[in-house]
Amino acid sequence: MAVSRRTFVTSAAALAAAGVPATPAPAAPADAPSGSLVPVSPDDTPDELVRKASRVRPTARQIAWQQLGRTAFLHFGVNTFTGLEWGTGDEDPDVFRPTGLDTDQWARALRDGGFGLAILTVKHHDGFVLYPSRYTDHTVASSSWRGGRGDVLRSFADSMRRHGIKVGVYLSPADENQYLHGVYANGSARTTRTVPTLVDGDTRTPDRFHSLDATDYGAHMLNTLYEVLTEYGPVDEVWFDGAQGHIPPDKVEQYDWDSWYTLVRSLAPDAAIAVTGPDVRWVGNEGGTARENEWSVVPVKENQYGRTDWALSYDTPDEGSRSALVAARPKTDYLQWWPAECDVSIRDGWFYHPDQLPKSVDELTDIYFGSVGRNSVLLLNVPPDTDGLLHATDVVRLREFRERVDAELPTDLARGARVTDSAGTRTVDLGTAREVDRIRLAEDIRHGQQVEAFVVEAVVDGDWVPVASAGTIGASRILLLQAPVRARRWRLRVTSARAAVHLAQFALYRSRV
Ligand code: FUL
Repeated sequence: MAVSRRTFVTSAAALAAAGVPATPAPAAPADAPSGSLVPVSPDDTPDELVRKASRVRPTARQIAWQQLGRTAFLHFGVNTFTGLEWGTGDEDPDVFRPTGLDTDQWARALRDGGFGLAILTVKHHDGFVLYPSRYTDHTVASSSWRGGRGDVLRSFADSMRRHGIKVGVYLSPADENQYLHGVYANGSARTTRTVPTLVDGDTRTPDRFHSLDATDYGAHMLNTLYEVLTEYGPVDEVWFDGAQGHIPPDKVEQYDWDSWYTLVRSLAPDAAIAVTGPDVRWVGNEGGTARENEWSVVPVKENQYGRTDWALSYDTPDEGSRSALVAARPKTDYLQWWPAECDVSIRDGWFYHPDQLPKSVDELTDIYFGSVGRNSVLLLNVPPDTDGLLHATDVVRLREFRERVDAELPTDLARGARVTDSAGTRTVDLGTAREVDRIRLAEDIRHGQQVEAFVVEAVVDGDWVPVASAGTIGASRILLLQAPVRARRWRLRVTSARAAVHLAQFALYRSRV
């Protein structure tokens, strides 16, 4: 995202002085940043909660992640060949035979679709691993595909990097195959393990061994993570979901989140840990749509072994407003920078099924505006087929989707325009009247997320008239006007903010659709 360097700073006090009907400001100054996690006490007053929320800041890796906009998911594995969505763990690895695998084709399609990062299901719930692991036979090495010498993760990572796309890995904590081998949910004690655990004939000579607490299965995950994060180049997102496998109800595997996170931080310090992780939050649905007002600062509680969890529920309609902060207070340990990721599949299933069709360009565009347009990152799944290719229809759809987004948001008419900032308001003079029907806003999130309500106005027939209004802005807010408005002078008025607002973008567009 191109962001202007201009900074628009206003304080709640300045808003009040300018007669802007801002929500009353917290009593004390709220401009001292406090990092990505601020502890909450049950005695905090509503004003203290708001002040604390205003002081939460993203980490550098979260800022980099939030700038990605569009990211891609690739669900690929034994399910692609068995037709299942959740595998069983006892599949014959030889079902995995993508005879025409071409990860460069994936990368070209994703690059042409405007994606900056792609996440591969290195291991889904069935436990089948897409690279030859030392720690399980349920992998590509047990397939006759490429004589057992195939490595999808290697091809994927190399192709993505060649095409300028960052690499992400999905490792499901659930593992049906390890359950069948008596490792997953075997009731073993959490004891200190050494990672990597060298195996017979191991030729690795690690610089460092990691001592981490884990169950038998937790150690298996650690060794898998170690292979993935040390042998395949830099990784920018590690995606964990929270599912348990399809195992008897009296069995449970308590995931060793703290140890897994520690290892990821040590081996891949730039990687955002999503969705069961501290850096990125699941938006709460699999339809690809964020809340109308999506906050990156949300109340969280710490769950078992350091797992970041929602203080409210994962799908509550309001995750971060002032009233949500108050409602969550009894259950809140921290206010945390935990931005939303919207995952959705281009087809009905996550894995490829020949009888399903990809979403239309209109549907994908709605998803784009409902996610990237609402302070979230889009994670769009495009499943490779049994040949190991993205289906030709999906490839065309991705390109058309990118062309449509480009046509929705073509040249920023405000680029180079005269800009004036005063308390709570940025005014843009385009020099001549222009038609506008799309508006894009962004806060400079290095200063947190502060805007709670704003209105965009334009001078029409000599008067300022409102053309759009909404609540949050955050890293990205896109407004669609029902009909184009023709005006020379435009302004953004912040009507409620938690602390000083630093604006990074106020862009005006006339769509070409
Ligand atoms: C869920 C999984 O159960 C689905 O199979 C899929 O991988 C989705 C992205 O996450 O938790």
